[in-house]
Amino acid sequence: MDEIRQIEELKTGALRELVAIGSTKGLEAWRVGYLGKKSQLTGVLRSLGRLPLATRKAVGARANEVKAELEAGFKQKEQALLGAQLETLSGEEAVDVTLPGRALPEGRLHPVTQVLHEISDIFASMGFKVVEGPEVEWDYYNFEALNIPKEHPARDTMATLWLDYETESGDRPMLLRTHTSPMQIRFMEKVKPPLRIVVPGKVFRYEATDATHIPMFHQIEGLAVDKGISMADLKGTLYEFARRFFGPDRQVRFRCDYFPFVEPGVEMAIECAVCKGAGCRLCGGSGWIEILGAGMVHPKVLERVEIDPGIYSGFAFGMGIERIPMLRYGVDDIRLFYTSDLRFLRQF
Ligand code: FA5
Repeated sequence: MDEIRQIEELKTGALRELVAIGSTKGLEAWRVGYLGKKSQLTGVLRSLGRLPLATRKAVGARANEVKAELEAGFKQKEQALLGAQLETLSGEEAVDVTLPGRALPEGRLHPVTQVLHEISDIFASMGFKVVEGPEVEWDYYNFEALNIPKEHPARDTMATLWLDYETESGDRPMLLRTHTSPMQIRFMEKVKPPLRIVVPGKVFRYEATDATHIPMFHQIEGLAVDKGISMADLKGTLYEFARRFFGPDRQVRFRCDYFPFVEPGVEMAIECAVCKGAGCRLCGGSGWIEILGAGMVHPKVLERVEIDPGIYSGFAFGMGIERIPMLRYGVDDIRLFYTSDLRFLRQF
């Protein structure tokens, strides 16, 4: 058969040429010539229909085989040329495409941010709306409206960082908020009950540092005001939080405490994670770590924002955030969170 002989000659010629090719450009020209749409081989395959049935099968089969052989030859040559090209490049130009990629350093959220999100989510699932407030605050919101007038001794319990801003009468009314409680006032000025909010954020105090105290830390404030809210709602909410965050086995303790903006006032403590209640350096030997102050919103606070304490009542709490991961993971010094030691931070 003439056709078959033609195909064999084509193959021999093509392979001979392929061996001699020395550049990718030459290789591309070869591909177009022997395997492209207008190549002889494609022509043979296209014209099969014109052949008598008996020869058509044999010619078609052989043409396809040769096509596959030429394609394989092309691939092999392409690899060889690429390899040779890499070898001749040197220094920065050389790109070894077979090297595995370099991993990018992975970032993550700071453990305090993680916990802040987790706590906000727990309260959000109980129906509390998450809101934020300013870190630079007026004396009015941080103290005055919270029933802490000037000269009130409670001001001394939160050593304040005052801002260098003086009014004409010589007052310095601007400060870095010492707690998240000013948002109670800001929120209730605008929104009337029923209301339920939590307020996560930074707070600042002019304080010496030790294993459980730092001058900048985070709090999350909680506030719920409605008809008929009682101390039982406050305890139930905080117990539920402790159960979900620390698990059902961790002991929780409530004791009386005093804050001018609640009546009655309490503090809540959690069994120390380091010594399991036996007493250690972290808990000062008591076996407990105080995590929050709380209480029933003082009638004077409600009156200040024009909510009638004869009709409505509410509870509020202010939780210190850093102490929470300390209690969960048994971290024995609060300062570790802010020394930027990646070996410590990467554990969370
Ligand atoms: C307050 O800040 C009140 N605003 C809490 C409150 C809110 C009471 C609503 C009643 C109603 P206190 O100063 O105790 O309270 O701080 C609350 C929590 O912040 C403490 O329980 C503690 O967990 C944390 N905390 C206080 N000072 C520091 C500090 N220097 N470093 C780290 N955490 C602190």
